[in-house]
Amino acid sequence: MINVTGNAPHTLLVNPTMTSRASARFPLSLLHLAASLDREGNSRIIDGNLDRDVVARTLQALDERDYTAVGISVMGGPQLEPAIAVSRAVRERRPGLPIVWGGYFPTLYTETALSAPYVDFAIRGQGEESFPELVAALHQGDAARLPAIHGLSRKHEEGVVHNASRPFSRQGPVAVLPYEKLGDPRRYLARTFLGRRTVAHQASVGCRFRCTFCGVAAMFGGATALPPLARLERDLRYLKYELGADSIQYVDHNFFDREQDMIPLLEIMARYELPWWCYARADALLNLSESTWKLVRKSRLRMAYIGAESPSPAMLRDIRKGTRPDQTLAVAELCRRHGVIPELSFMVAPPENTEEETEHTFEFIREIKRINPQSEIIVYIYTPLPESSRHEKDRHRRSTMPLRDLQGEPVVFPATPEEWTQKRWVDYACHADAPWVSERLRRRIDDFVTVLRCRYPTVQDLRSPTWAKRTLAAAASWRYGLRRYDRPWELNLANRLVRLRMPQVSGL
Ligand code: B12
Ligand code: SF4
Repeated sequence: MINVTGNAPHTLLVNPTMTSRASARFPLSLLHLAASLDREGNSRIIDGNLDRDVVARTLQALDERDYTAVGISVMGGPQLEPAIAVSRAVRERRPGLPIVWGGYFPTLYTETALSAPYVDFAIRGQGEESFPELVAALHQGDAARLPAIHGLSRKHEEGVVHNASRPFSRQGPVAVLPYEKLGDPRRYLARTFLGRRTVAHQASVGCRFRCTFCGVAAMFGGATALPPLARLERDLRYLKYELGADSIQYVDHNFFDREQDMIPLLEIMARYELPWWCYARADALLNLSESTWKLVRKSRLRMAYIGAESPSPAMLRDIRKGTRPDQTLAVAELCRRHGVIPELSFMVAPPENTEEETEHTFEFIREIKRINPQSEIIVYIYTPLPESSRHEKDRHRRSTMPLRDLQGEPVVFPATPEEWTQKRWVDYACHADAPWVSERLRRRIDDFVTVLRCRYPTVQDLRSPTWAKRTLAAAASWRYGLRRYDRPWELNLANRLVRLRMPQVSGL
């Protein structure tokens, strides 16, 4: 290893394009990494969601100065293809420049990521400490330090070496994130149903639960840390008064933790009165006392995304969700009383009892709509993570039933990043299809979702005019009423004209 960049290390951070420009939110992963890297060096961020030609932008940056390493954030699904393209282009332009992948994809599929010739290192889990340590070692050309870097996986003559994992870090950013590195940060404020200038923010990190299907459990292994009060206050002050945000989408993995710890945080949020959205659990909301709900209302929580997952107690036990179907129904009612919209997500078409479970879920969704018609419903196909991606704390757990495709053959997960870019695997990562789902069932699910979202258009859709939503709702009502979901050709046609928004694809 040679020291390539003079005194202080320079790192290029890239967020490959994964969504439309209008749906782009702060690339929080890279902002957190930049905050750490800039303590001992410098970093530059290229956000492919805004800079649409991410490959050209990255190469241009490499021509402008020397870098110690390029760090690329990679989430499974649509982000892989541009991640591969930008990594290949960097390798070709600067063959000796180390390329580091971090984020959910290399954490869950470390060996797969490192099988690629254009990935030199993978950082598993939180990157704020591991990445600056790696960059410092690379900068000083000190290969002997590599084995001591926790959370790092690297290539070796004998194959991939996984260093010890890094213990969960509770240390959040010590100052306001360096938003100015993105150019004008106001470009990331978006008009949503929450407000005219909604900002994405992460206050707490991790989740204390370990649901088997969830990437968050695989990443954090059941650890969580709430923000210190002063930090929350500092960040809200900046976001509201300096940036001009009027509402917040908290991307915290699971916002509501223990009630007594939430109260002081909610008190601060109640002072700022910024309408907000978050991920939450049914049991946590049901356990809040009336006085805490008062605070929740005062802080202006508008919508809570709750993983209901399934109406089947057996499946909920199987995936270790820790909530029950009656709690899902109860939370729909509770949210109605408090003026909060529950956004309930379901995983249909599990590998066992695929069709029955799906039909059962449709009926359960109807029951929720009866209790609280304002509930928003997200329907995903259940796509469990491969066992190899379990968090090390969960590796001892007994194996689940092997997954089989429609022909009864075992499901073999991709072994290279390229394979993960095939449509069927992108769909798998996006919970849109699975190898055990027949074409007939997939169409049935699509048709149900079409009828449901026409019958009950989402409040998150600001684009479609009210008259169009009303017309679609009226057109869908007989189908919904008579459960005639199949082949809703007239709704599909109308939808193509109106293009209703799909929150499960674009986020808020
Ligand atoms: C915002 C978000 C999005 C946004 C991204 C918008 C943007 N940035 O412009 C949008 C809406 C586009 C999106 C889409 C998807 N998302 Co998303 N998304 C999130 C969310 C809510 C927040 C991500 C975030 O900013 N976190 C805050 C930062 C600080 O944390 P971080 O990203 O994890 O980064 C840390 C580490 O991962 C690591 N790291 C990250 N990058 C790098 C890079 C390097 C070089 C290094 C060293 C380290 C490193 O260090 C960082 C600091 O510790 C997460 C859930 C969550 N709370 O994290 C889900 C999440 C990441 N998404 C997920 C998924 C699956 C998707 C989809 C692929 C599928 C889907 N249906 O949701 C889609 C794709 C949709 C499509 N385009 O078709 C999953 C990933 C799990 C998995 N199994 O892989 C998550 C965890 C949600 C979940 N609970 O299932 N998403
Ligand atoms: S509670 Fe939610 S975020 Fe936490 S592990 Fe379960 S599904 Fe994932």
